[in-house]
Amino acid sequence: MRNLLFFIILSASFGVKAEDGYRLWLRHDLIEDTDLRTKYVKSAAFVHCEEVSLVAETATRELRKGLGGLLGITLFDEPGKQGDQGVYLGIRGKSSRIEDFLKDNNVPDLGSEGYHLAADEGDLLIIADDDKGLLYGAFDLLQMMSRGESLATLNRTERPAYEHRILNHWDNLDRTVERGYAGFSIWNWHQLPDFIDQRYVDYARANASVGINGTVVTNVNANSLVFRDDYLDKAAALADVFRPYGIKLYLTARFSSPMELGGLETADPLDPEVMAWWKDKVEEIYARIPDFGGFLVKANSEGQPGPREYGRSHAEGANMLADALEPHGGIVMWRAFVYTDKEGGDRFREAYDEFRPLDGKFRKNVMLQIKNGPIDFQPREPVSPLFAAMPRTPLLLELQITKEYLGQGTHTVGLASMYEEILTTDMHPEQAGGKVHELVSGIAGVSNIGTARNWTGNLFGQADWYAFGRLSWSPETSARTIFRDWSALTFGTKPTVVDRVTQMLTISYPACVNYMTPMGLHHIMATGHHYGPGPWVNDLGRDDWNPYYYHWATKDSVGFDRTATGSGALSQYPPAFAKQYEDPDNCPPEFLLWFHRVPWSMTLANGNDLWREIGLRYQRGVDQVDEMQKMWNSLKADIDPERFVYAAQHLNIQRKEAAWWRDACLSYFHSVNARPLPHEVPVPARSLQSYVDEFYPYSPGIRPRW
Ligand code: BDP
Repeated sequence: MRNLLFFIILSASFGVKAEDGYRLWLRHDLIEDTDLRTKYVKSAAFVHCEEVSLVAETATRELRKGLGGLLGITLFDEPGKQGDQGVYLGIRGKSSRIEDFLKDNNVPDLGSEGYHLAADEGDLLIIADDDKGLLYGAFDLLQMMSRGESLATLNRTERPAYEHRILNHWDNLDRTVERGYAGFSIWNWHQLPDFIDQRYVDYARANASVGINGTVVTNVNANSLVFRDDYLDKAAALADVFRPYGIKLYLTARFSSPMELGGLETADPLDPEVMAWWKDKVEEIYARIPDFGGFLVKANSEGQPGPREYGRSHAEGANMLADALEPHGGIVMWRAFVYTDKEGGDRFREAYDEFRPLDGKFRKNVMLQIKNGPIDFQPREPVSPLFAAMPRTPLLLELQITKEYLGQGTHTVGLASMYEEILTTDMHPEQAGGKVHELVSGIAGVSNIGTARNWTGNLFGQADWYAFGRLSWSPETSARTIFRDWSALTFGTKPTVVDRVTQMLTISYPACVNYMTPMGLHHIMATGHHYGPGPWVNDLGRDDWNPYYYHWATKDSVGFDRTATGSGALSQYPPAFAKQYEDPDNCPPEFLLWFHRVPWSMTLANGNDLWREIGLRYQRGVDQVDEMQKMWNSLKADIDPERFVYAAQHLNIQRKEAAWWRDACLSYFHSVNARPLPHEVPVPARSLQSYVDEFYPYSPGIRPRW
């Protein structure tokens, strides 16, 4: 509070420039280094584009605006008083300047959306095979300049790894956001289509700048109202805003819509009337949105309707929608996050058991969208066995950007590290091409943005949105590169700032895993909202809703046996991959309790027994947050006061909550095993009962109940 007051007074008296985070990584402020600026102006004195299209126009406008800010000049179309060398954007075969260059230089096929950047005879060239490539090239060039990189020998080809790079909003039509921690939904459905918020444009721009080319604007727990005429007009207005930025709009499809909206008696996918209803609906959509992307569907999961109600398979359900979309070029993204209403099994196994037999049974325009882990976006999860089990089905990897299980709106957790681990996991260690990023054909990310002025609420949440985009374009980019680039674009290029922010983000992910769920503990969050610890919870309606089910701690042992002696889930992986997890003595410690039920007294490779190791890891997590705070505080003089104080306050909350997690979890497990805490760990501040009794019904992001 004192800090805040101080900041308000400071900005009032010295006129400090407002840095409220709205501009994200696209700040484009004047480059302070005059030598560098002069160098840039020499090859970027104007912007000339010979391509005429909506998207090419966006590319040109963005470049002019961005370069204008970075270089402090007004950029026109032709050489002029600022210089004779400029930026040329052009499509191969259609631009004389580009053809000039191609006479002596070989540029490989760029495909749709790819681009080549080159420095040539003092000019800068953005070459593409379609206008979308020009747009991505323009943003890349702007970012290179914002980071102060040398352009003298620029000669680089970029092509997206995937055609599908899609943000998923879990936004409801009433503007609440399921698992949203950054305010309300940015989509103001009530005022659409007449009121177009500038935020929609800025949103599209931010996505395009990192390569995202699709967005599902509605929640997977879907509302059929979105298919009513007036809502389709609203959706079309959004699609019109996104189009110039190369972004396609998608909607979630509630499987029972033909009944709810169409008045039919069934939603059976094999019923001719149902098929006809969807066919007509899809035609209505394409009449308004000619480049509509398609549907995302959550069916027969957590109470959502689906084909199973009619004795039909997921493939039959998905194919029916796919047939309606196919003539228009649309796709169905069918989610594999399915677990049955039946109790008794291991939830880890369910998606695989349901979908594996369906491999090869889906239409060509169906993609199976699989969450990174078999359970549910846990802080650290082994990858889903399905990625290696569906060779005849195009797959989408679903990542979560919003941090439902990772500290939600207040904790800083650089998710790029988690994404990197997932994408590079090699599921076929004995052959080539088995990394998760090689097994999928696209990436979807559950968005973390809302009406918060800085979009993501937590300032560092911006880095997660940015990371998702970068990785969806180029999944082999290292987390470190992403952190560095984001930091430079967000806080400027001063090396100490870039280094420390990078370091902070690098330790933030292991920190979170340590203070929440070390050694493979999982799903031990509080009920419903998942905010805070709740490993003791064991009174919910079905077994697998209870945290207790996932660790089953007794006086002697802890963990979930998923080997052949337990649920057998481990056998769902390719044998060469499963091998690393099979033997508790050799299983990587971070996944031990995911696969094994072991005694607290088990001796680990480092000589500690399991209980001691768990205690030390909880403590290490808290210590790592201390380190993060120190690093951030050391940057006080280098960061504008508004963002500095903003992030510092969240780090304070994170520090408190890290200790809360440690104390509550260790108290609970100690109450079960009666083993003394390691002496390095402080005695928990309060009684276990006081942690158990905590009640916070209004924590944000909870699923609304109508
Ligand atoms: C879980 C969330 C729930 C989502 C569900 C999903 O708790 O709100 O609806 O995932 O992905 O993580 O469908």
